[in-house]
Amino acid sequence: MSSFKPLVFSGVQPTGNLHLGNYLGAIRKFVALQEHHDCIFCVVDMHSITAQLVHDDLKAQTRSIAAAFIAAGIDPVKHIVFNQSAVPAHAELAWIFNCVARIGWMNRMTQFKDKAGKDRENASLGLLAYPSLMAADILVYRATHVPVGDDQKQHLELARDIAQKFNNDFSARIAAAGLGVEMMVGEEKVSGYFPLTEPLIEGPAPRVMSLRDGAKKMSKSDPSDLSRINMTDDADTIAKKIRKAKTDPAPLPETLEELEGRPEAQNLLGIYAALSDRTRKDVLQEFAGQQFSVFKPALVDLAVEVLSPITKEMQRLMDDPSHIDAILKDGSDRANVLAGKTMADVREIIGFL
Ligand code: AQP
Repeated sequence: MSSFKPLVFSGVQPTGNLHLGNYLGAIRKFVALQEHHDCIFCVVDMHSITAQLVHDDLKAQTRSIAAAFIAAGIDPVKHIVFNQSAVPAHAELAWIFNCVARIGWMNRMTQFKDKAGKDRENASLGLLAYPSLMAADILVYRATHVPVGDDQKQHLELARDIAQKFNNDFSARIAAAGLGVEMMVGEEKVSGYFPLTEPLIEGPAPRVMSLRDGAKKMSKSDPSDLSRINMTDDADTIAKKIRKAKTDPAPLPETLEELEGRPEAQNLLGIYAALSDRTRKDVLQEFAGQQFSVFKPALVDLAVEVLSPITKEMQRLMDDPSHIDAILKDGSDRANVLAGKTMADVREIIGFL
């Protein structure tokens, strides 16, 4: 019996300005993974209408995420870059997964609770079913690995639950159709149609926090622009935001243990480590005993050095929308072929005529 071929999938929503959290939690990891893996990177435009239905210019936002992928270094020829709505199989599989998943599973999702707020009854059904569509995004390619920020961990666990329930509920039909693939679940070797996808979350900055509040995630929807570094910020703006970033009066300590209880200091150190591809421990050794008046300018220089070329290249790509559209079209053509094969199997397994 065959085993799953390693395949990386991940997506980013076109819901506003990309920020440093999206870059360090996701896009920078995509760029590293593409060296040794087959990868599919998706602009998840269907997800973007779950919290807010009407967007000013969804097309431009979609192109800007694709431009960010490419400007950061993703190779759209070797790998696949496309927008979700151009591959209808995502929606088709999501419907099937809506019937596999249980309402209780969705109700437990912290992202739903956060985004729906107090007025849950008024949230869209799409927002509740968001994780089901996310599972379909991944599993329609039977992807084995998903690089994401720490905030998506719970959704990835749900995708595994959905895959496992589908594999169990249809185990006899999967076997009869000869479509089972062997995989290890804990110590046990089992067979199923969908892989139990692994999240790739580790790294020095799996959850980049707001520059104004070390207890809050850096987020596109934070009303304060000072809370985040946008991928479109120029050098002066980056410098201003880091200079104004909240810190405490103590200098940087010698050990990571001594950083406990200092979330803002931890955050800035993690950002520095991630941007320089070093460990937090290594960076701390360099700056131990230094005040933030020394550390912050070093962080500004590093952030500008890493982000400026990406911002410039994004801008250049955005000046030629037809080029981006051609890349996305090529990507969706290839994605449709792969997803089409999965859907033919899934229809057979379920028994649709
Ligand atoms: N602060 C973060 N730190 C690390 N990773 C993060 N990601 C998002 N915020 C951080 C990761 O970026 C990828 C794409 O995220 P998304 O497009 O799904 O958007 P999101 O998570 O909804 O991003 P925001 O900024 O938090 O948007 P709003 O404010 O609309 O909720 C994912 O891999 C995510 O983990």
